[in-house]
Amino acid sequence: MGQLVAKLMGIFGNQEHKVIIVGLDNAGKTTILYQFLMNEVIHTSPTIGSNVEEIVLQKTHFLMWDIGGQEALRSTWNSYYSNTEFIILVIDSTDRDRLLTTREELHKMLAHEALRDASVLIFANKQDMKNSMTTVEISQFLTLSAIKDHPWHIQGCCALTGEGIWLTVSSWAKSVEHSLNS
Ligand code: G3D
Ligand code: MG
Repeated sequence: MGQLVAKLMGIFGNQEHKVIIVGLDNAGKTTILYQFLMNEVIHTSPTIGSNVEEIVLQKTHFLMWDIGGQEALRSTWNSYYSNTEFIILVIDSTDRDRLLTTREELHKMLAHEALRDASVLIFANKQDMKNSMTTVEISQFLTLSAIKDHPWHIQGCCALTGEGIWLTVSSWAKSVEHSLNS
């Protein structure tokens, strides 16, 4: 795990970075964030808004919040978008009923000017559950192939064990590095 944290820090470590982690409540965001931060000293900032949490790890700011069901607060979220380089969208792959909400929120976010340069990583979480949707089903439902102006990647994972998370983050790191160097 230490080596994997080092890889994560390789992309996120040396400069200021902002990563936003979004998804519906119960998707697994907090569990995934804790997989990232395991064994690390975590500096937490006071909660910014009632449903936005910020964790600062070295120079990387992880801003995390639940999308959906929070209409009244959503208008203030735009102010957190500026300079975001990475969006991590977490999906509960068993939650068929609310996938439409996720789709709407995802496309709305990506249309936002402040997120113009952000790369998107989608975690199809809870793949350990029998009734989970596959990444192909989720991709089709979210119409990911329509996203032409942001680099995106979808990966199945299980946040409880960390399966699918580390490999993805390290290969994603390589592709981001590649795009930064080209
Ligand atoms: P959130 O931060 O997006 O709201 P949480 O979601 O990280 O709090 O997770 C919500 C619930 O889903 C938690 O269960 C958590 O343990 C569970 N969970 C997260 N990831 C997985 C996964 O990959 N597989 C399974 N089976 N469960 C997962 P509780 O019971 O604590 O509410
Ligand atoms: Mg949470």
